[in-house]
Amino acid sequence: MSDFNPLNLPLVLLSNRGPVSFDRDTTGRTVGRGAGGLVSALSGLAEHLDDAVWVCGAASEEDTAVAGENPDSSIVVQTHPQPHLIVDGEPDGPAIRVRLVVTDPTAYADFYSVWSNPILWFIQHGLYGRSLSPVLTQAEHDAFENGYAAVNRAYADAVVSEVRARGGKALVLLQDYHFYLVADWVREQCPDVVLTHFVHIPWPGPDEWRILPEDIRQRLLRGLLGSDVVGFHTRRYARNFVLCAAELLGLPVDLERLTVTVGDRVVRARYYPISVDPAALDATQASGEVAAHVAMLRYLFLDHDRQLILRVDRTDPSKNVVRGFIAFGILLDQHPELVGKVSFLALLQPSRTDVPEYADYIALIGGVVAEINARHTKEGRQPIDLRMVEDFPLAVAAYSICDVLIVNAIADGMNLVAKEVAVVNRRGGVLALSEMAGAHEELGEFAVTLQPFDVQQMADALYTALTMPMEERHRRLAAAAEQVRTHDVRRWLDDQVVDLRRIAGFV
Ligand code: GDG
Repeated sequence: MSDFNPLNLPLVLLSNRGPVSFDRDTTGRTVGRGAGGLVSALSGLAEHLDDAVWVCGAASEEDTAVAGENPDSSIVVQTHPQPHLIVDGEPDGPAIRVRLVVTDPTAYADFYSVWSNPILWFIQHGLYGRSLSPVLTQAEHDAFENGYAAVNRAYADAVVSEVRARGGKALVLLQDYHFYLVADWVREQCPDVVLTHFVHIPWPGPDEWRILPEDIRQRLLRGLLGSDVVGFHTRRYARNFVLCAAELLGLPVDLERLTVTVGDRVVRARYYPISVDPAALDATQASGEVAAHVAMLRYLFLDHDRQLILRVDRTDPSKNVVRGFIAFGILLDQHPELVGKVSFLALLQPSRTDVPEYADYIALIGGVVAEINARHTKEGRQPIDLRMVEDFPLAVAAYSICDVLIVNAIADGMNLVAKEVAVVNRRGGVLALSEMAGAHEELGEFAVTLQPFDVQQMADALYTALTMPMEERHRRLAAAAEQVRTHDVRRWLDDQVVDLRRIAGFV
């Protein structure tokens, strides 16, 4: 990653989940690396800076124990070759200082399982039916104050203490919808910070935010406006944010330049499409574990010219899994010649099962799959293979050999799965991509577009994808892969740093 100190400033990162997590097994304490492109991109940045700290939540009992054993809950973790805690002495490889924030479990539950997921997530993905939900009672008001705001305050205090320890000047990078109140509080106490807040999920227009009580939506916006830059994946989300500042706070804005004036400060909304790490994906794909999975998947799904549709998602209502299966059922009803010829492999990772809407959604998925499998089983072969698994090598193996990847999200900030398939697929795989996924702005021209509420349209689009001439499939896939490889996660981060340099007057 960037092997220079981007602004000649110390770096303070904040995210809910951090770069490492601790656990315990029969051998004692274990240290695991956080998963995902975001963690590896930000780790890459933090590892190469002399003075960086990553503030994050203590996510497990063992994290809390580690926090309690160290002054200021602050530790140093060497990240390579295997992550391990540095207890005494200096690391002899890339390392990250991590500050673990421990919060009251009840406050955290209100913060995470009442406000972050589902309320903010549901509003930002347009998931509320509105006729009957949400019902916001005093309990939700209290959960905001005692949960979301209280936990945000605890994280903000940790960020402030890290900035002050660095003389009051730092580059502060905040991540995601868990921390909308942090920027403003940090700026109040540390006016010299350069602060950016990146929102990883969609930002809807003002009317969707009117679902929330007026004081709460105003506090969320004002909180974010403590930043110098509020980053999004697409121009549409950035524009919606600026519109919200105008309509919900009455602030002066410039919709062309995407700026909001707050007192004597100008806050910029910017868009930086996040991406994947192609080199890391190539390495995973080359592993023996993936090769073994590929052999098994070929045997199960691709003999005798059969074809495979794939989806890889968390079991999140925003991913629109149920309508995806309904569309597949319609496809088989209307094209019976495909029954027995086309399989649908769904690799779903159970997600946020403590939130009732998510638990209910898993039950709905099971029901629709059983119904379609009962209707279309041929010669003992069921068309849908549903697996509730966390198995990244299996996902990469399936990416590489699928004929079609379906991403039919109702709304999705970006969707990294689509970008991963573009890099990894070796079979002329076609992206069937929702127009509501941020990735559609970059990859839509190489994909078959899905309209996520229209199951007939999705069935027709799946048919188009499955019957597309091979030459055309390979042409589109190569173009999509080129787009992703030249716009990788390093570029996502570097573009932000270059922008911040300009904004902070360093160039
Ligand atoms: C949020 C936004 C935005 C898949 N199976 C396993 C596994 N994965 C990985 C995928 C991919 C990631 O999980 C999922 O990322 P997405 O972007 O598709 O979706 P969200 O989780 O909803 O992410 C999204 C993203 O943030 C980044 O800003 O793009 O719009 O909703 O990388 O490969 N990972 C593990 N085991 C698996 O079985 N560990």
